[in-house]
Amino acid sequence: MTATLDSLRASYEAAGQGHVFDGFDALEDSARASFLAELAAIDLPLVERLALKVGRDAGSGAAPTLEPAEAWPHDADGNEAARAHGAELLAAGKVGFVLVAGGQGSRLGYDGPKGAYSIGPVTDRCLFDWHAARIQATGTRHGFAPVWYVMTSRANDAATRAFFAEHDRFGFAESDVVFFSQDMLPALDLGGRIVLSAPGEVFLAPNGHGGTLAALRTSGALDDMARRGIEQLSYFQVDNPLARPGDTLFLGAHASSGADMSSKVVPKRDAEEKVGVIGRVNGALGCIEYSDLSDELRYAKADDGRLLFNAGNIAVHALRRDFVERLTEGGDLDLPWHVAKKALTVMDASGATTKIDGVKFETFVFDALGKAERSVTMEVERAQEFSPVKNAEGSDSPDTCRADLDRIGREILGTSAPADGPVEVDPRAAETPDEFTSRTSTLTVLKSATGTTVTAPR
Ligand code: UD2
Repeated sequence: MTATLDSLRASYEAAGQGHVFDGFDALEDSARASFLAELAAIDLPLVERLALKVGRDAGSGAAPTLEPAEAWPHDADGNEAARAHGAELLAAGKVGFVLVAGGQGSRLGYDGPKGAYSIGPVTDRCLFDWHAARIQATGTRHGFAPVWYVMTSRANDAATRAFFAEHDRFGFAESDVVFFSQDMLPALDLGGRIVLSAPGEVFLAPNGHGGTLAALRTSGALDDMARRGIEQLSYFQVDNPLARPGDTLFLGAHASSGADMSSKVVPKRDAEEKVGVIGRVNGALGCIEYSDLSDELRYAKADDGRLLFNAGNIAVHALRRDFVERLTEGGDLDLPWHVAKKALTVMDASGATTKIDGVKFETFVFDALGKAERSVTMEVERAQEFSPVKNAEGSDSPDTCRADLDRIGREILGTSAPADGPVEVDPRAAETPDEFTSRTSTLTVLKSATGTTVTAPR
């Protein structure tokens, strides 16, 4: 341990981070060992590079130019062919489902894996179960056994796995749920210094959903996909239970266009909506995050009065497996680092807990769009596909999401919908009015004091 301690201390001192050892002598032996292991795992040269970004004005430098992205042409023939192609890929088991759930859910104020959050309008069905149900519905519709890749972070990996185990993996076989974990990296104070969250514990934060790509490789998930014959990844976020990971039109349009990475967008609700905008950024396809969009671009109007930059990124993507393999080859995936100012609860020099302003660093998966030779940008209907749970109240909150799930349930039931009380239709039972009509005799419709549920036999 002494050799490790000395060499680590030397490298942290050389990097201007020697203060992390200040309370080291007071630690118990086991805490020392785990602290040293944590320090050894940190990519110190990366931290040194990132520390240089702290305090630099993110707004400096030339503002990017933006042009609207070309949207997938919605002509009936093209759509029909794409749908057929998507259905073929699914039936052949060539699509793997990738859920990103490594984030911290801090805006929602929920202290646990966000996917465990209950969001049924009638029952306590959680976000994970909505996603599981939609993936399983896809499997049933196209006759294959889907494989679900779930990305966690070190902060929620154990809790996520335990939650899946408690819920019998929401009906998935053990071999068909593959957990993988993204990397974490230190948050820094405004002086670019590593901070501790407790004695012998570095304050670490997930490295952003761009970390999915590297983690897919380092965890062996890409190899697992290759072994199973999976060629395309259907990527979506834990916060949106309306995401349709088995959308034949989107998957088929992406694959038949030979696209490396594709995206779904919705027209923005208004100029201020907190979604990134997909478009040609300095000439190449990309996404400008809402916090980076200048007012000039945010409020720009087209001739028809609509927002000029209106392609709201809903963070649903399709990616070719070999595109991700290419990007991550040799471990040198270089996505830009974004710096976010955050309040951090840390330990001060006296050992007391305190709140400070600091920064976290993240890469974003949509920055890989610029590396795609071809890409499809497809506009979809917000009412059917996007209702994220982000805030504790107001827009994009549990209330708005439950109301959307209730409305969609009523649309599926059509004239069979009850006059009162909320409705919750398990996607395993039906995702469209036609599915409901054709399966009605096999489904269980239960009306109770809290509302009406529709379920399929499991
Ligand atoms: C994201 C997009 C925004 C828009 C919106 C749509 C970013 C930076 N912005 O906004 O442009 O598309 O979503 O809903 O993505 N996550 C991880 N690991 C991380 C960080 C996040 O898995 O290190 C997951 C997280 O669990 C969640 C998703 O990524 O499922 C979104 O993360 P967010 O809440 O930080 O992004 P948000 O809502 O600001």
